[in-house]
Amino acid sequence: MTNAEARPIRTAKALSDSVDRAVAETPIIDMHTHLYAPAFGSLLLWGVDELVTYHYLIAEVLRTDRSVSPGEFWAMTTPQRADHIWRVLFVENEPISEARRGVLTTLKQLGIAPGPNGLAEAREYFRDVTVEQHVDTVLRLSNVSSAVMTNDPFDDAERAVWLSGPEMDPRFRAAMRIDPLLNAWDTAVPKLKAMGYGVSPVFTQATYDEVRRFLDDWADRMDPLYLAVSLPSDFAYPAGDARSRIIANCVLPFCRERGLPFALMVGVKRLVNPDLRLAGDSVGKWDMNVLDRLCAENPEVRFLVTVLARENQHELCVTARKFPNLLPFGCWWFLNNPSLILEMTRMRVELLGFSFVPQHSDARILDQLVYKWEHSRAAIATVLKEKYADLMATGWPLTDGDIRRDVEQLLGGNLRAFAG
Ligand code: HDL
Ligand code: ZN
Repeated sequence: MTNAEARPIRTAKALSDSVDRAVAETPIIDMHTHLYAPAFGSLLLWGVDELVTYHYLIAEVLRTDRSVSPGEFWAMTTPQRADHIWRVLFVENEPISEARRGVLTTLKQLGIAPGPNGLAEAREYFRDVTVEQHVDTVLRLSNVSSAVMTNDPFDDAERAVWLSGPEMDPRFRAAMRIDPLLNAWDTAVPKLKAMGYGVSPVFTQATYDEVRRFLDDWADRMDPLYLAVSLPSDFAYPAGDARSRIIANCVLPFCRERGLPFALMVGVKRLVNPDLRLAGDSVGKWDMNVLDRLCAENPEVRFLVTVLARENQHELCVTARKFPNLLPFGCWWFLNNPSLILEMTRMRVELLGFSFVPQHSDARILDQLVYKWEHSRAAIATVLKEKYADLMATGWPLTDGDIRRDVEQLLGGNLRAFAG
């Protein structure tokens, strides 16, 4: 620690500057995204037309201009959808929502002139940009050192890339996602059989063994940071259903023996409006007695958990106080808004100290890393300043080095330690 880092912080301005520097300069491990390394080709979405047709904006445009039906919208090409969204949500109405503001933050950071002509200007900017150049630009601007992907062995296009032995960019890490296995067993059986796993719809030991072999094969291939699943708000365990049987007989032993954390992302109400497709999912409150049981019955398994309902956030913090094998993470999806990031981060610091992962971007389009992390860093810094000021009021000698250590723990260290 240098002399400057060891010197106690004495004023509000010194505190504010120290937090801003640490939060801006600390590289981030973004532990949940839908991005892909460039080796995965068109699976990696990037550029302004993808950015403007993000499903969050589709939900907003369909409610803002009801003269265009979902069917008419889906009949458009991506550029036509982007033109429509830009006109309705940015030109004819104020781009004031978090998803709209995010697009503008990204354009600003890319040096594109803000204003009603922004879409055209951005298309000009991207004309001569390669995906490799843009990956470098976006990771630099967002100061993300590692983006964790969402990798689905059941996805035919993605599986083909993995089987081709892709040259992986070390800045992208895998997370093995098993939603089809746990949420759609009936359709997973024929897919597993087609992949060469001798499973049957009936749960015999042989089926459990083959599911386990599938998990091991794909973990060997992907080298995932964790195993993940998104679960509905009515997720119950044990429930005597296919999901519970596979979790108990395959997933938990697999995680325990391989030392892989199990990431639970719980609270989705799938397709409450199917016409909106990916934008049609909603949120529901989860009975978190289930989490108590999972953590208590599996002390050797490490659980990474994020929950979608605002009403579940306090319970998640209290449950984390009960179980050291539980690490809460992120302000997920409908919670990824400054007002809720502030609320959740304050609650987490007060109940958990710095033993949590404050955020993940959930970015679907590469460019979103820029805005999702600019906006989240600002909210996290705001809370840190408040909490450090409260600490200093006790007379505790706080230094710049302390703050750097804490921020590194929050933005990468906790995950690295938990994921082993
Ligand atoms: O299941 C998930 O990982 C969610 O994040 C969904 O992908 C959701 O559609 C989303 O993109 N949320 O931000
Ligand atoms: Zn996601």
